[in-house]
Formats: sequence, C-alpha cells, structure tokens
Amino acid sequence: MTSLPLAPTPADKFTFGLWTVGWQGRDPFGDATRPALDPVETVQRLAALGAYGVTFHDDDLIPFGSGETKRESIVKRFRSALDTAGLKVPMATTNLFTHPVFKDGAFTANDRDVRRYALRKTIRNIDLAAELGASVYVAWGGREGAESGAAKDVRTALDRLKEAFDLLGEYVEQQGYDLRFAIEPKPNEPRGDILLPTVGHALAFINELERPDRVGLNPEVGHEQMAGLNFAHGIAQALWHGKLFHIDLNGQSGIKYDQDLRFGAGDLRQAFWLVDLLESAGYDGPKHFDFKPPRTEDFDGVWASAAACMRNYLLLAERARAFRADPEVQAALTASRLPELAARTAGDGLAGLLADRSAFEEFDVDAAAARGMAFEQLDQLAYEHLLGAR
Ligand code: 3MF
Ligand code: MG
Ligand code: MG
Repeated sequence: MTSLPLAPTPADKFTFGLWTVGWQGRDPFGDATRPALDPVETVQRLAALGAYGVTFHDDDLIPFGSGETKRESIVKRFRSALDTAGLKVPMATTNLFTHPVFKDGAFTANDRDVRRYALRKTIRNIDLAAELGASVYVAWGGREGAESGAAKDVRTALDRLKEAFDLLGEYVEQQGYDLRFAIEPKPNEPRGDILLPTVGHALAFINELERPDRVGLNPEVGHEQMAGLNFAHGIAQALWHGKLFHIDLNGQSGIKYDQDLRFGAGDLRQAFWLVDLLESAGYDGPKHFDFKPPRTEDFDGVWASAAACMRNYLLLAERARAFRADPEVQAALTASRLPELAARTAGDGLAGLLADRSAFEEFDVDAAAARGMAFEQLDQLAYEHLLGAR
C-alpha cells in the first residue's frame, strides 16, 4: 500500500490554513514548542508538497495592530510568494477570537462597540480576500457563546448574528465581489457553548438571512464529531441543500477536546465514508486541512504531518474507488436494496397510492418484516477494502 504512486498535485485542490502548519504548540497548559513560521516559507513548502492553495485569518498574515505601511509591504511580499509558487488563496477568514476584546464574542458580544469593531475588522479583510481572488469567506464564531445561562440572551444574540451576516452580504454586493460566506459550526471550545453548534443549526439559521443564497457552510470533521455526530451524514445533508461551500478536514477521536489531528487520524472509518461521499458526489471545492501538527513535533514533523493529510485523503479516495468498482460490492448494494431507495415512493401519485390495495390492504407485513437487509455483508466488504484486503 505504501508504494502506491499517489503524489498530490494542485489538481487535487488541497489547501491549508497558515495557522495550521504555523501553530506554535501553545495550549492551555503549555507554552509554544515551535518558533513562528514565516507565511512566505509556508507558501514555498506547501507548493513543494503539491498543495493548491493557502488560506488565512487576517492576523495570521498581518500581525494584529500593524500600521498601514507595514500591512501593505506584508501583503506585497505574500502576493509575490504566491505568484512565484503558483499557489491560490481560495478562502480567507477573520480572527475574531484571539484578542481579549473578543472575550464575550464578536458579532454577538453584549458590548455594541465590540460588535461594530468586529464588523469593521471583517470588512477590512474581506477587501483583502477579494483582492487575492478568494471566492469563499469563512465565518467561525468561536467566541459567540456563553459559559453561563443569563450571560447571553440567545434569541437576541441570533438577531445580532443575522444582522452581521445581512450587513456583510450587503457590503459584498455593494462592492461587486464574487464572494460567498461559509459558516463554520462548532459545539464548544473556546466558549462553553457556541451559537450555531452543528451543521443542522447553521442550515436553519441561513434560511432566516436576507441573502440565503450567498451563505453556506464550512463544516469541520472534528467539530461535528465532538458532538458525537456522523460527519458524513452532516456533509450529505449540506450537499443536499446545496450548501457545502467549503470543508475543514482533520481528525478527531470521539467526544473530547478539539484534537485537530491530521486528516485520516482519529476516526478512520468516518474518514473513509466522508471521502467516499465527497468523491462520489463530485464535490469540487477546495479540500482544506484545518489541523494542528502535535506540539511534540519539530518542523520536520510539521511537514510530514501536512503531507500525510493529503496522502491519507488520496489513499482513502483510492480505497473508496476500489470499493465502488468491486462487482461483489455492487451485488451487495443491490442485495441491500439501495437501488430501490432511489425509486420514487409514490411515482403513481397520491391517487395511485390510495388505490393500490397491495400497498396496504393486501400488503404482507410479516413477509416484509422477515426480509434481511444484508447490511453486514455490505459493511464487511467496505472494511476489507479499507484494510487493503481486497
Ligand atoms: C477552530 C477552527 C477555526 C476555523 C477558522 C476559520 C482556527 O476550531 O476550526 O480555526 O476553522 O477560524 O476558518
Ligand atoms: Mg476547528
Ligand atoms: Mg476549522
């Protein structure tokens, strides 16, 4: 298996946040274990590994509080590194969580002046995102939430969150930017409870916005799994609604702290079904890794971890293709009556259904109840492919 000739190329559309390989290993219990990484070096290294692009929060590229002249020179240097390396910036986002001013949130902070500042900070980086050619702007509201009950009036906070997305949509339209927003749900961390905790909550929220077509999702593997949810099911529903604008790939082992493992680590089985889904659904957006190389690693470990994210995706895609192409799997899918699920339940219409005695009066309920679904054979075939036994 290790000898499979799978080297990532830009056509695979793998992207990485500057903050992922650039994570210095600071956690709630320990200091940084790695020095800061120059975004220009990140661009060069990722290009050499076969990535398609990089993404960033405003503050990953331009340190918080930088003046206008410094800002311009940083952007110029970054842009020239991108051009030389041939890397794209398909997505950008705002850091509305690190600075203490955002301790009670940004778009939903109880302090009105903090909310206005958060909007202006976002708008400023939207201009840069558009300038660098991004087509998706991610919004992760990590500080939009609470640790205690009365501290946040959730219904009113949702009014303010809607107001923020409506204003940002108005701005993007006014500027004529070809930019769509992608909300990234997360159940908790850093707030005790975060607003829009899951894919489902965010989908419902989008329907209440003034420009629902301009807003979709950026779901993250670990975030849904922290809530015990089936990520592939969440993604399938996002696709069904036409809302999978972007995706954050990483690894997570069950319901615990946000692990941000490299893609494929953690729950390998969910990773397999996710890749199978993305490949068979023809998802053609960026495959964005939002992971953290563990703080045990030096820079060799960081780049090994980044390369492994891409390789694991390609290995799983190869395994998923082998699974779908296997004639025994196709027979097992038929035995499990998957083709039947694709047939309309009442293609004959309501009148046809009501007139059909075989649907009810003459239906042999016991015979139908006795039919096995053959799912175990089907699932074992998936395991055999995943484990490289077929
Ligand atoms: C936190 C995250 C964030 C978001 C980012 C927007 C710092 O768990 O996943 O990463 O992905 O802010 O893209
Ligand atoms: Mg995350
Ligand atoms: Mg993320």
